[in-house]
Amino acid sequence: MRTQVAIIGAGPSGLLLGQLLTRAGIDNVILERRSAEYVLSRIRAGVLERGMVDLLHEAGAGERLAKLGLTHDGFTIAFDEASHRIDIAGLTGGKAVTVYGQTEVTADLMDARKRANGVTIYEAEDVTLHDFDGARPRVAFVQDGVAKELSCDFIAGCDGYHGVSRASAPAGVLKEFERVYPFGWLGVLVDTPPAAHELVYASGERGFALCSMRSPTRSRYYVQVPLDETIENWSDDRFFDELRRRVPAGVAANVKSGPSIEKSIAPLRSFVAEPMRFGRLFLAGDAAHIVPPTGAKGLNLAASDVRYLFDALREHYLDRSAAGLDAYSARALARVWKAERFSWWMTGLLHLFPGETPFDRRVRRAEFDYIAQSNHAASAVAENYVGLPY
Ligand code: FAS
Ligand code: PHB
Repeated sequence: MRTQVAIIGAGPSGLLLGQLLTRAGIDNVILERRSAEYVLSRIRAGVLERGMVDLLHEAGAGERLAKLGLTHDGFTIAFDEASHRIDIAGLTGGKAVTVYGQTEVTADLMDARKRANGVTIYEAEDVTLHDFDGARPRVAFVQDGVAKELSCDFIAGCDGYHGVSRASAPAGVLKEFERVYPFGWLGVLVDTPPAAHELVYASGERGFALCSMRSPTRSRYYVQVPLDETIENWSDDRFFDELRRRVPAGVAANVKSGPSIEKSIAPLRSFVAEPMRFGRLFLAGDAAHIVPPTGAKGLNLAASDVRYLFDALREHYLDRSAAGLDAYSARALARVWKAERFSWWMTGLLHLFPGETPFDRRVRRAEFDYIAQSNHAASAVAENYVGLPY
């Protein structure tokens, strides 16, 4: 088999890149380890920056988003008994975010790829990457028990944190930066109306909680839990009781419990791998970086990586220029690190850290008070939350 760009991974990064390349007439094949059903079963992000929204429209996958996406021009941060609304639109000259689940993004991209007759090989096993330090990279894999090989011009490693692409980087070249947080997020998806019309990030003496949503009839809630927690310890009743104790009374009164349709615990980490390019292998999305979900940046960073990588590949094929490819890693990392900082900062502001001293807590409260009382401080939060320019 031969293609121009071999894409490893059919999550949002791989599907978005594949769709943009296909629409630009650049041949590509996606190799995905799991089934399409499994990929769609993962419940993850919920907030899209404008850059992601624009990319989905450019990829021909924005129709449902335009109909069902919820435009949000603010969100609330609550700290103990105090609450403050971050007026995103007022502080950023009218910008907003769109609430639309990653599951829907993935489904829309899968549908668009099918309509464009894009080739995605699901349940591709034992994917290995070869010769990407030369001019003729190739990808070996097993499909239905048969060993196969895909030769290509470039490999896009869009296979997430646990993928094979970053692991294939030459020894001694990769630099990794990581911070693992001493807690995780227990998330619940439930078919009840959201407790508030905008997102509420709450921090209190019992820990962090987030009230989010997927639609006017489907809510997404999170509570901070210790790293050794398991979902077996958390009945739906226990979850909703704890959630109500962590959010402002006015919000708690509107939390409608119901049978969870998904319940999972995600560990929180900050992670960056540098560089994001190794010869003709390029990393994009979670394959290269992870952020704690507090700042709603994970999926949105995958979008900016894909923007830069797609533009660079199009420039290579259509303008015969390598400038974009040569600049990709530094350009992507410049935006990645700013989102890493914001996500790390927001996580530090809102979570109860084990061993936190009374001084630490007072400083966190002072940070909240500063944001609530200073437009300058609130503007910094708002412009990072809507997404820094590409
Ligand atoms: P993904 O991990 O989504 O996709 C990678 C794909 O590659 C997968 O389908 C995988 O099966 C495949 N793959 C892996 N190894 C392979 C191999 N060897 N061969 C072939 N295929 C392979 N972000 C937010 O903004 N907000 C959130 O609330 C949020 N919650 C999250 C919760 C969890 C549990 C996780 C893990 C992430 C969360 N994220 C969140 C971040 C998440 O949304 C990612 O940023 C997003 O999925 C990134 O997309 P991809 O880069 O495509 O990686
Ligand atoms: C979500 O709805 O899943 C969500 C929203 C905002 C975040 C994290 C997760 O910061």
